Parts: sequence; structure tokens; C-alpha cells
Amino acid sequence: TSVKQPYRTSYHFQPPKNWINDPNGPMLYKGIYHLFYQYNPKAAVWGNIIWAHSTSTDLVNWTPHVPAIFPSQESDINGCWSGSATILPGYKPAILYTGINPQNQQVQNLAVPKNLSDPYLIEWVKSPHNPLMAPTAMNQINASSFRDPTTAWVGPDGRWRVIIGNKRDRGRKGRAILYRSKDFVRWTKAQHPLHSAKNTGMWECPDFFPVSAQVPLGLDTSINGPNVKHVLKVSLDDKKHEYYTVGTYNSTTDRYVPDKGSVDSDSGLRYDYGKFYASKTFFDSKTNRRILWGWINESSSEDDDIKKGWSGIQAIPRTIWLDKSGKQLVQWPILEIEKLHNSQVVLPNKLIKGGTVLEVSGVTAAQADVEVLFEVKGLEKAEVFDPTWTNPQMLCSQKGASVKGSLGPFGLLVMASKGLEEYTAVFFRIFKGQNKYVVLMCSDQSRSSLNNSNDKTTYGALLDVDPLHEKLSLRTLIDHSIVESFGGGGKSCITARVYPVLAVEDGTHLHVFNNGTQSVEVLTLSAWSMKKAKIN
Ligand code: DQQ
Repeated sequence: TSVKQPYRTSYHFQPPKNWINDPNGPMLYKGIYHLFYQYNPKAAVWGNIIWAHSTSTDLVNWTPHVPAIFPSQESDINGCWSGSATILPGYKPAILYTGINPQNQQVQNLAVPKNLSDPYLIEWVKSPHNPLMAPTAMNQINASSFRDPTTAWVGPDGRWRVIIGNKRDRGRKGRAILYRSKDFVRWTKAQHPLHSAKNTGMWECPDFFPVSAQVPLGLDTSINGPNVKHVLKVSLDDKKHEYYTVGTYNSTTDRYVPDKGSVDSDSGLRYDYGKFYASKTFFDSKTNRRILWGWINESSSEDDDIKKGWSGIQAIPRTIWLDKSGKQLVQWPILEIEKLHNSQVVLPNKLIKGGTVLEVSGVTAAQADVEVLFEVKGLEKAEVFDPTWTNPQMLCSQKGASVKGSLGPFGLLVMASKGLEEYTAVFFRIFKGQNKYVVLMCSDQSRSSLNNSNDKTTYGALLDVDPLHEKLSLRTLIDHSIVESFGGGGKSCITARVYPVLAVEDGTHLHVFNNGTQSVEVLTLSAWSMKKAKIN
């Protein structure tokens, strides 16, 4: 007898069963996209970690392969943890990853394809020189906080550089330790880290890459120059959130200086203000995009994960580029996902009065892509923004979808049951700030399920859109237990997991709502039923 699986995805990446976490070593090789990921072959909880492997020609449909990297050497006998791929000259991929040695120390290892003429890169061979980087008495690196090598890049002196996540032995200083190499095998630790920040704890899965300040295209990881900015992202183990800064990388001094703020600031920038962790980008040389992968964990209890036999998915790959303002990144689901669009439902231009809940019917609401464009008038009626509201997530929890406002809450009710006993609300509220309007974007899971064993935390973010001059857009990818939302064309993103009891499969509904006193106008709304992708 098979267990009902209402929460399995239809177009988000997941294996048939068991635990997954971080995306590893994403790359494009000979026209094939590769995704490796942290995987427990034995259970739906973390443990026995190896690198599972799938490939795709379109980033939508995925073919599974045998595990690529698994314990086989002294330097990784207790686990093969996260790492990244670099394409070396001569078109030769190489993977640097963290191994756990018999003393349970974290060390960095190299693996290369056995057969370069196999575009699927099925078999990987480990370097006999492993480990290439290890904690020693000399370098005083904390052996339990030394992991997750990035994609390497070449500096002006022709040497390779890579950073490794770290926390200083004593205290809570997070660091991106820098190593250099001429041959990719012998690595020397640089005197100072690429960047560090006090009181941030362990930096997991750092990512460091250039972005163009001129065009919304991706750049190969070694590019630097006049119109190039750099991004440093770290996954903070203490907060289980990721933060990034945009800044300048001096490739002669090998220092990175953020333009503003740091990774430790609570007001820091995040790729995603919901669930999204241990992410990693790669450069797609075929389309000149930089593409972001991120792990989304469950919001259900471990008991439920074990019962359903799986845990963890990957977010839809996102194209990522520097916003025109130069101050933040913008993310958008890869265009390829649109080939899963099935029938489209269009809601024509409509004024949505305060207190309205309007059903969008004719769409498979548990498996959909919804895009809506709002125009807000009467901005002078906006409530005043209290400058002590410094935490948007808190504000969204206090002012959830059921709390009436003036301009908002308005947005979408997704994964809703027929009688609205269950729904997830993704919405905006507009406030009058000191000298500009403040747009708050929320994903409110508090009513997402009648099952109270799930984590139903509400998420929130500010959205850098000026409603006086710009329209307000919201796109939400709905996939059974996933609600992945992009506000303002991808300026703020919020991903949530929900496990409704009633709002499953055909019992799922979609609505536009406005719970403010002021009307808002829906300029366009398109909802696509999504086809199922072929995944593993
Ligand atoms: N997951 C891996 C580590 C990494 C952590 C272990 C982040 O390499 O630091 O599965 O989720």
C-alpha cells in the first residue's frame, strides 16, 4: 500500500526519496547542466552524506545518475560535504569539496572526471594528493569550522584563488579563508582572509562572484575590471539564513570591501527572506547567465519527514544579476520553467475594492505559476510608517493578512481550501515613510494548515519599489508544498513550505484579495497550470 504524497513536488527538484540538502558543484559541461547535492542514501534525516548527481539539458527535466562522490579515501571517509566545480583550462572540470577525515576534521579535497569525453561526467577520480588543504597546528584553523570551498577564480598573477568558510578558533568571527595555487593541487593559505566579520559565527557555503554594473548578464567567475562589482554571500550557521553584500574586490591585495553594511547587520540583504540556504551560483556560458541554486528544507516535523520518506528540495534555479541601482541583486526564475506552462487563465483589468476575495478559477491551483501586476492609487491614504519598525518579518507577523490596513494587505491567497479554512497569503502593504513610500512584502503561513505540528512562521521583507512611479508586481510559483514568491520583478523573494490538510490537489484554490480600506487595481493577472517536469 502506498502512502499518499500530497506534498511531493511536480517541478521543483527532488530525488525519489530520502534526505537532501545543499546544492553542490553546479556547472554546464558540453551542453549538459550538472547538479550534485548533499544526499543521505539511507534515510529522510541528515547523515551518511554523499554527492548525488543529476543532469539536464534544460534545467527543468532531470536524469538521475549514480552518486558521484562518496567516502572512499582517508580524507573523506566520514562524509563528503559541500563544494564547488571550476572549469580549468583545456575545458577540464574539477571539484573541490570538504571531506571528513577519521579524526572528524574538515579538510578540502579534489576530484576530477575519469573520462572527459563523457558529457554526463558519471565517474569521478579523487586526487592522490588529498587532502589539499587541512587544519594544522601551524595554520591554527578550527578543524570543525573549515568547509565548503567555492568555485575558484584566477587572479592577475595567473594563480587560482578559492575561499573556504570558517569561524575563528576563539570567539565568533566568521571568515572566508583564502588559498592560492598555481596548479590547483598545491594550495597555500593567504595571510589574511578575503573578508571577515565579527560576531557572525560560522560562515557556511560562501559564494563569491562578479556581477556586471552595466548589463543584466552574468560574468565568468574570474572576470574583474572597471564595470564589475563583486558579491560575497555567506550562509550563517547561527541564524540559518544567508546574507550577501555587493562590493569591490581588489584582485591585487585580494581583499573584498562591501559597499555598505556587512553580513552581520540585521538589515542585511538576503537572496530570500523565507526558507533558502546553502545556495550556490554558477556561470552558464551558453546563455551568459549566472544561475543560483538554493536548498529549501521542510517546515514539517522530523516524524512527518520520516513518515513521508523524504526531506528537502531545491528551489527553482534563478537567474541573478545586479539591479540598476547597483545596491542589490535581482533574481528571476529561469525562463526555461515557462515551457511547463499549460493552460493560461487571464483576469482582465479589475478594480479590487477593500474587503474583496476574488477566486481565480480554471487553474490547477496546487501546481501553478501566477503573475499579477497591481497599480496603487490614493497613496496619500497610506498609513504612516513607524521608524521603530526595523524588522519586516516581525511587522508581517504582527500585521498578517487578516489585519485590515489602508493600502493593503493586498495580494494572493494561494494553497487555499474551499471554505478558506486554510490559505497562505502573499501580499503587500504600503506605508508613508519619512520621504518615500515603504512597501512591505509578506508571506503569511499562519493559516496554511490545520495541522499544527508544522512550522507556520510568517516571513517578510521590504521591497525597493516606488509605488508612486512604478507598478507593483508579484509572481508566485506554487508546487504542492512550496510557495516561492518574487516581488517587484525579483527584488525581494520569499520562499515558504506549507502542508495543508484540506487544500491538497483538486481541493486547492487561488484568490486575489484586498483587505485594506482602499481599492487597488489589478492591471493584469495570469495564472498558468503547470505541467509536471520529468525529475529523477
Ligand atoms: N551542509 C554541509 C556542509 C555545509 C552545510 C553538510 C550547510 O558542508 O556547511 O551536509 O547546510
